Amino acid sequence: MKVKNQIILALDVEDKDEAYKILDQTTPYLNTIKIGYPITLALGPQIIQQIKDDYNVQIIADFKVADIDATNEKIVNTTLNWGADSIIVHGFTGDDSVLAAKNMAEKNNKEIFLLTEMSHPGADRFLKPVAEEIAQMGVDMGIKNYVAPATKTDRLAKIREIVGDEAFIISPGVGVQGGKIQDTLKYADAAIIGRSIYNSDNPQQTLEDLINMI
Ligand code: BMP
Repeated sequence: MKVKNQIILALDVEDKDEAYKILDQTTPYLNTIKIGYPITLALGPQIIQQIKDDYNVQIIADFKVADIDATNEKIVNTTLNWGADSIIVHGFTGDDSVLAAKNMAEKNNKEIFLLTEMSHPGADRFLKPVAEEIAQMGVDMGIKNYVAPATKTDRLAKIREIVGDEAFIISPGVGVQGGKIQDTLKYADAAIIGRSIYNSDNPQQTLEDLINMI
């Protein structure tokens, strides 16, 4: 996946007009949009293909898939059939669940991102202790794409060390959650940014400023 300007917009808005206003201002600079439950549950999964058609962008579906293998397979297949280019899958469920997601994505000629560790403070309790093992599991399974936190650059660096330089890491937590774009991009290939851009009075200017900081 090639991410223009190393920034992925997390489009966590629930109103179509607002979403399109933000996309109008940001897609001249971006080619990758992360959509998740907020916009999909508010507007329906058709929004994935609509955004792709209207803005010629690639879509990462952030559904943090975390079920048994048989169910993961269905969630991944259906999401990719709605037009998503890739889908984010939790790693803590273990190798059978992740493998089912990976195999189904490959069957669709698409990709999964493996979520290793999360950016919020609460993740330190249950996810941090197993994050390095999750990353190693991904490597052992031949997974190429990972999600790791921008708010904890020591952890991001550790995950980069495990997955290697060839892996593709996208990293949420820049801006409102406290992560800094320059620090994040020392270890990640792209930063995922939501509220700092879409809640800004001038999303286009904010995005330009972020790009200038890279
Ligand atoms: P924001 O820049 O507004 O904090 O948004 C970050 C985005 O990344 C949100 O869509 C959030 O759900 C997602 N995310 C995250 O913040 N931390 C993670 O560890 C994993 C995520 O997917």
